[in-house]
Amino acid sequence: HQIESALLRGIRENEFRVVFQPQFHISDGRLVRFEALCRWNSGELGMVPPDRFIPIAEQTGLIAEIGRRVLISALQEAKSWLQNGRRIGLAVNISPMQFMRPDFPQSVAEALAEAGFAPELLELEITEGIFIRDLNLAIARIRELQRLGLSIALDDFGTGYSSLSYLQRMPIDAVKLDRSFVSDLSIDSATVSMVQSVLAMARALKLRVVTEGVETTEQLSILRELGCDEAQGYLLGRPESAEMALQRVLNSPSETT
Ligand code: G
Ligand code: G
Ligand code: MN
Ligand code: NA
Repeated sequence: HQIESALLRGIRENEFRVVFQPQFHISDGRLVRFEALCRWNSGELGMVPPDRFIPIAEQTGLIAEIGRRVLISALQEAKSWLQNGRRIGLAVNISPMQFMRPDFPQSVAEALAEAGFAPELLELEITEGIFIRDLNLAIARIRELQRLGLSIALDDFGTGYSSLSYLQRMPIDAVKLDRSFVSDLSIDSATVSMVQSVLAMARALKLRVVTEGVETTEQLSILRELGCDEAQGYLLGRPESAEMALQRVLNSPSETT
């Protein structure tokens, strides 16, 4: 595999970077957290989007090392937000293989301690992929991580297999409604009632709902009316460098407590 050898070189040469996309409280517009997104400028292949290299990194097992570095460097940046007196959270994508490795909770605990970052401000975004092989093991793993104080969000929600009964068994804290729902969202579309029922389901299970891919003010106002909790998307902020993320943090109001 051409990408596999380029990935090996990428790890050796430290070619992976992290950018940060903001997520906001819909009701008051407050900055809640940033999602860390991996970027790879390969010496061999140039810029390779995550959609192309993450699946291969997952298949080859290289995702464990790449993911570990993403987590560590994202936490290092996020630490500076806290040091500036802002309680801004961090969300990090975790691939199924990475999540289910026996040493994963330990490596998260170490990364948190090393960065001196508040565990309750860390959210791990997982996908349904983790439930497919061994549901009970995945559930135990989620609980083990939650005991560290962090929260778990189910990413790409609505695109997979999650039935209500299935979802009920997952001890997650939040769902991230897939952007395919949001892109179809306009006042007269049938998607409004679909999103409405997804929100009702999430509320019944006491899950926070994050919507991604918000690109228009119309979509945002519909989501606000439907009572969705948090939003992310190009309308509100694109993925940005650590420096720009810190600027955004400094421009956000500081805690008065
Ligand atoms: O950043 P972008 O929107 O291009 O991301 C495309 C996909 O790649 C998204 O589904 C995102 O979750 C995934 N992705 C981005 N960064 C990471 C990462 O560090 N780890 C994992 N596992 N997935 C990532
Ligand atoms: O699946 P995940 O939530 O991790 O995906 C994050 C990806 O979504 C990132 O690659 C990011 O670049 C992309 N993204 C973020 N906001 C928007 C948006 O408003 N529109 C579109 N089309 N993609 C977005
Ligand atoms: Mn994500
Ligand atoms: Na997603």
